[in-house]
Amino acid sequence: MPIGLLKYGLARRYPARRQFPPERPLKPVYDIVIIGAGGHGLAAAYYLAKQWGLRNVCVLDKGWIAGGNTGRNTAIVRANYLTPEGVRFYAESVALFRELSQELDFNILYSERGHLTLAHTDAALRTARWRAEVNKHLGVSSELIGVDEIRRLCPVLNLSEEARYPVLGALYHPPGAIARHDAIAWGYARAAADMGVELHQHTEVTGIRRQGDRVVGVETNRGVISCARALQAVAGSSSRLAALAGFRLPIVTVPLQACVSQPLQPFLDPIVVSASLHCYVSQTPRGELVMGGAVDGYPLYQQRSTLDFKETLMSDLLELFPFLSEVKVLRQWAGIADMTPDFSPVMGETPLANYYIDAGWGTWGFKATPVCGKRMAETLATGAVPDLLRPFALQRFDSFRQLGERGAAAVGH
Ligand code: FAD
Ligand code: PYC
Repeated sequence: MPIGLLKYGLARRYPARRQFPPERPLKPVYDIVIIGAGGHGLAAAYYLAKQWGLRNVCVLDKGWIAGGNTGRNTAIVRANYLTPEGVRFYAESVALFRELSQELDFNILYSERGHLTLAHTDAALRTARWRAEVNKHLGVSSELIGVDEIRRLCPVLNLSEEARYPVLGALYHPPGAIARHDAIAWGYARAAADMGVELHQHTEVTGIRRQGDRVVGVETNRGVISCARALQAVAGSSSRLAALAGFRLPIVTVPLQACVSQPLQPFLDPIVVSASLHCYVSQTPRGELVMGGAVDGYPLYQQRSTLDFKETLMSDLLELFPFLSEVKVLRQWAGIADMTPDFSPVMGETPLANYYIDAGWGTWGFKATPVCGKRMAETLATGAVPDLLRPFALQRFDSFRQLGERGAAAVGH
């Protein structure tokens, strides 16, 4: 339990904390400018201050803290990826997530539920077996299970052989979890601000100032800021920022939608994903069903919702849970997902010497927030990319060393 909460509960005089210190004026110079106050940018700022003692740092956001994909995702955390590079990376994130409430003294409502990826075809079973073997080899708990075991874990699931797409088996990943997504951003923001990091909301980066192959500052709607190093962590706006910096990314940008139901009595323990039916669902501690599917089928920079998404998603989900047909959907929303050709992120160096990138997070970047923040902070502080991040270099697209994670990217794409 977070210590602050305990103290607050037990000591009558313990003061309620402000969420964030008051905003300070924007300075003309910082050591490090971080563009984007989503979970990733804020986590990088936190670890820069905490682990590397670098506090002359600002985080700029054109909107507000966690107003991007950090506050729009479906909060699934897992490490059951397909490539060894991916599994190692996400496993470190799961380990950090487990300690994060204590680390930040902020309850992120981390809840380990187990994660079931259903297989309805022989091809899906093969991929599940492959993932299980890679996971086990690297010490991550995952196994291929049959229908009886699925029934034990999730008795409400339609496992009838008469179903339109009968379930043949599943990849079961016991550490699969959900968390309160915006709390993670708030927790990192508060802890970073307490150490002197400046957070500037409503501050849009409109240009990147260069001298040769070095960045010397950023232009914003509030003036120019000089800096020694910069990091872009802007998720769905990555290609736009890269264009301002003068390079291109192999990214296609598409909307990803999700929705949430009215609260129901707890009935669904594990997170259930069906790649073949393009849908997934989990139940929050408040009883709501959080539901989503595949990305929209065309490039677009918009956070709008569509009826088509809801209709398709509901017809797929009702195959798995027919008894939910009368449940009401309360809210629907979208985020902007930057999809890479290999369904893996891009982290590390760019063609500019002191300008770093944290991008390509498509539909999978929430679970990477702690590890990416920690390792990008290390990169910025030392100027050397840690071994864990090297496989995710932007340069891999020039040397044809892609990291194919499509088979583990949650829903069909
Ligand atoms: P963001 O939180 O988007 O932050 C980027 C920030 O940059 C924004 O606040 C934006 O305002 C700011 N910005 C942009 N341009 C500028 C500029 N020019 N100047 C200043 N600021 C700028 N991942 C999972 O692991 N599990 C899931 O279950 C999951 N579900 C998802 C469901 C949906 C519907 C969506 C949309 C995504 C989902 N994801 C999931 C992906 C995940 O949400 C993202 O990969 C992750 O949140 C990215 O975090 P971030 O901090 O990089 O980006
Ligand atoms: O990465 O697990 C995931 C996920 C689920 C839904 C969207 N992304």
